[in-house]
Amino acid sequence: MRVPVSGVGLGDRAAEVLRGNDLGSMTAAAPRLYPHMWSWDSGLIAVGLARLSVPRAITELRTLLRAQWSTGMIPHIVFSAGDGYFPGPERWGTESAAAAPRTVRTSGICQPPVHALAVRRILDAGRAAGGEIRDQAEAFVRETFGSWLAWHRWLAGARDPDRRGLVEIYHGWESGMDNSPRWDRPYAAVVPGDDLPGFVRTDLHHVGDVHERPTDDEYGRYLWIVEQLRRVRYDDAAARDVVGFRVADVFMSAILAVASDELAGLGDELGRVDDAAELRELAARFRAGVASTVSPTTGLGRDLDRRSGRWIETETVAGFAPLFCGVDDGTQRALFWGERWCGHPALAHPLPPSVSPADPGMRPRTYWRGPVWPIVSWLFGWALERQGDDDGARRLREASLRQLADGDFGEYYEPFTGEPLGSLQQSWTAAVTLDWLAP
Ligand code: 9WN
Repeated sequence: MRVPVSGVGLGDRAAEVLRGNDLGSMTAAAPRLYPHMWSWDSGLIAVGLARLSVPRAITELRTLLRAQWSTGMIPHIVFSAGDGYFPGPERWGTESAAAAPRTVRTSGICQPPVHALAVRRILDAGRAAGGEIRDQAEAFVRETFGSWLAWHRWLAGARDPDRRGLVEIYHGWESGMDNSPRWDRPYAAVVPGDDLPGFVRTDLHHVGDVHERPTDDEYGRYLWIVEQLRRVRYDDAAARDVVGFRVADVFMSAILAVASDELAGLGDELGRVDDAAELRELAARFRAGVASTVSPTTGLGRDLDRRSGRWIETETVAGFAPLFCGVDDGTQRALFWGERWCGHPALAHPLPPSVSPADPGMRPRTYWRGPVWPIVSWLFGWALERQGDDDGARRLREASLRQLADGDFGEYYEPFTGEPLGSLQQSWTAAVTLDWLAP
């Protein structure tokens, strides 16, 4: 264990990590392991960059938007010139997709829409700075509002065609919580064909222990879905028919609800009355969708496997989607701080692990099957603060800063020992640290 660093030292180190991962107009999600831009990472990275340099935060999101598809979809990876990540642009083959941009290489799926949270942070930081920085931030919001609106409309249209208020995902990668036990059952039905092209993973070279990452069997399924989507050229309508994984993701839906509210607020300021009203309708629709998933037995929100029609009954942090988007009657809040979750006596810090520590299947070192992810703690802190629960937000912030005090910016943390795991210079971890440290 390293000597704890003070708040000032920690902020400097976090800024250093972001500078180290800066590729010019985009920030790599992590050196070596993730040498490209990831969509939801870039949103959270922009939240942190807004504390360092508003213009640089703006550049980050403008780069992301240059990769937006003509349908409105924002792809989950924007490839840099760097290599060493698999699956890279050749494997995705998105140049065959009519809607893909021609000048930038991207993946063909999406990730959670956290971006509006960052746009609001950029505007606030720009206004606080004043002068030319304020003008740049205001111009950025004015010029890009339509693109964010198109992104939300695409999610609400292509991914919730039946208007249930739940976003459907076609790949665990879209949830951002790749190998969460939430996806085990839906993935069990994804059987890679004999014609799945061979593959060599690169991710295993960049972590301390291969058990921190998904298995080869899981990767075969991940790549089979890429293959299915590639074969229909990532066409939205065709994809829905052929893809072997279709799940209504409760947490992504909750993010869409709160982000639509944020965007509506920006629409108000721009005088875009109709757009703001439309976004508030979306927020209400997705909140209602999230509320409709709550399990009468566990009190947690649930994903719905659209192919089998079955609810997914796992005890993961995504089950707190109702708390996150403000449709909780107090039951979830009590559960969140209670001993199956943040109040579990064996935890090193009172923070929500990706899977309940009381679940016998929880795996404390394996990726989304148990570790604590700082960005998840940040998202809950952001949501609680927005709901006026300053005390809850403060508890998450203080515990997170204690977890980060040794100066590594782990991708995820072992919940019982506090050991950082995965990449140790993870950009979004550094970014949310800067936000937590800001006055
Ligand atoms: C696949 C970049 C991304 C995060 C995801 C996280 C991990 C990628 C991977 O890294 O996913 O998208 O190769 O494992 O699960 O949430 O956006 O940090």
